[in-house]
Amino acid sequence: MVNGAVRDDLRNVAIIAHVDHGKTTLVDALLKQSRVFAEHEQVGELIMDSNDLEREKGITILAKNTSVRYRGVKLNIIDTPGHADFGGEVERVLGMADGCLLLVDAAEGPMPQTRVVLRQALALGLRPIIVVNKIDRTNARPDETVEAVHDLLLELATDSEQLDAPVIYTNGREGTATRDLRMAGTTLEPLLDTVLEHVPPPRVVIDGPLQLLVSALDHDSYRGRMAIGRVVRGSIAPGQSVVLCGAEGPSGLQRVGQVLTVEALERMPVEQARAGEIVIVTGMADVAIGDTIADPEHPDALPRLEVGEPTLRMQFSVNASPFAGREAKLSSTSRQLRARLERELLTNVALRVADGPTADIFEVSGRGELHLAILIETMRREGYEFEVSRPAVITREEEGHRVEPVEECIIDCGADHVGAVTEALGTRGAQLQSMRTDAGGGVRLTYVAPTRALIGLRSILLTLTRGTGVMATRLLGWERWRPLPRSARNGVLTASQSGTAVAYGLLGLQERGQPFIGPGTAVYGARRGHPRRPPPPQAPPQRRRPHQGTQAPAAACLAGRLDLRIR
Ligand SMILES: Nc1nc2c(ncn2[C@@H]2O[C@H](COP(=O)(O)OP(=O)(O)OP(=O)(O)O)[C@@H](O)[C@H]2O)c(=O)[nH]1
Ligand SMILES: [Mg+2]
Repeated sequence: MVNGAVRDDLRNVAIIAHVDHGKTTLVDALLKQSRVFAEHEQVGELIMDSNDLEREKGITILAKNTSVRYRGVKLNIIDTPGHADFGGEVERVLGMADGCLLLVDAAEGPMPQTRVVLRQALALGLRPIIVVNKIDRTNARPDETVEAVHDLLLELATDSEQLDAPVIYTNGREGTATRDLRMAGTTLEPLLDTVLEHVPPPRVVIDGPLQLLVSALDHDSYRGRMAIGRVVRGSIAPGQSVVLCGAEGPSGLQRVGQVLTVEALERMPVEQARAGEIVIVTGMADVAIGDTIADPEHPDALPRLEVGEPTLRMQFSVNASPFAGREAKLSSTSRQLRARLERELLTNVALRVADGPTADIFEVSGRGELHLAILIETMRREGYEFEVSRPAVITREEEGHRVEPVEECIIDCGADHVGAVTEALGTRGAQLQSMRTDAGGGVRLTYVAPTRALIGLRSILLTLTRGTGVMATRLLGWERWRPLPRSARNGVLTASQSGTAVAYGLLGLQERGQPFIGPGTAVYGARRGHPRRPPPPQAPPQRRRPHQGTQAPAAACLAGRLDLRIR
């Protein structure tokens, strides 16, 4: 094979979009149509959203690879998360692709994260294909959407070739695609044909010394740690001797265990994988994301991945409450917490962990509330027990001034909720940039506000809009710290003694405020809700009535303590 070969048998393509625009549904349809499942096999929906939290919340958290074969070509498809908090995942995997499917909801049009991921993809030189999805929606505006995406491309393209991006209209749920809206599609073939035509096949040096950039890690108890990445140069085979070029330079000689490639949802061992292919390599215990697996004679490291900075931090600390040790399945001392957080750092590339003020406290920084909330929930389910502080924004000094992250926040809600929403944002110091009403009576409000003002807004918005409001944010940059209006919170409600909360006691509390626990919850003297009114002067201390043998009904909490709702 000569140098600079073109791998015509291969295409590597990433699917990028704003949250919920239908990426995973489209991958489902591609897998089902390529008949990778036997007739009798029962496959559910959102096959790629395979971890428990993803299935529960209906969102993608981790980027994942799959592949389909079409007209003799293997298409490696990388599904990415659309939520801004998981942006680090997108940055991590885009380097494996040569082209991208930019999915845009025909009714919503380009949203904040559409712009963020498109900019990243174009900066890496990926060739985009515009996929206008959900054309079946009643309020779909495919023409306007295409126009808006073209405007975005004009603004963000780094070379002229990226501008002539083809447009495909799809209905991901039905699994149909068409190049022309006047003709209804019947299968996804038009989309696959466009990928073959427009995504450049990998142009690679196959007979050079090996270089493989590790973009992801996986682990299973049988194979141990697995490095996932694209072979950039040369080829890799089981048993081959390699070195690992880490942040501190090349390691000693190591031996490759197995080399696997992804076929649909299976990982298949192969005898050899050549440049251009995305592979999974076992046998290297201390490999990290960003490392280069290289030939021992030519330990040339590829540029390490760069991911955006975190904006929010929280303190994780050892549980020191009176309830410590009641629920933990795992020992959660500071040493265990540290080990768990360090393990998380291996794969969660946008996360940062630093030592806190004491040995029991860790400062954990992430991209947003959801990023940290998912980590907390994952650790909780694993059986760890720990305390977390309120999230706070990360600030830094720039030219002698304190600066903080500022975000653009787009809110979609019904016209009848606009008053309540604008009031809530106004009192938080957010600045309204624009307001647009669509034909269906929906309103889109665009705000600019410091991240600090948006903490906790998502759940308030859901309450104000009766669950219909949708909020999306995008980091704009860092600006000088400015004073915000004082929080309107009137104080906190606390339990005056330890015990179990009962419905009777909570009933009295509800008149005074919004409790966030339900009957049956064990309490100790700490905060149990937010009052609606400031406390009267010299208010008597909160006291529960004596328990009179009434059995507390199993009611749900009035508001969750940990906000994991995202829509
Ligand atoms: N009407 C309609 N709904 C669709 C279509 N494609 C996807 N959906 C729905 O849109 C919702 C979100 O779909 P997902 O595939 O999870 O979206 P996603 O882009 O993967 O979301 P994240 O990974 O969380 O960013 C689901 O309820 C789908 O059923 C479509 O073509 N038409
Ligand atoms: Mg998804």
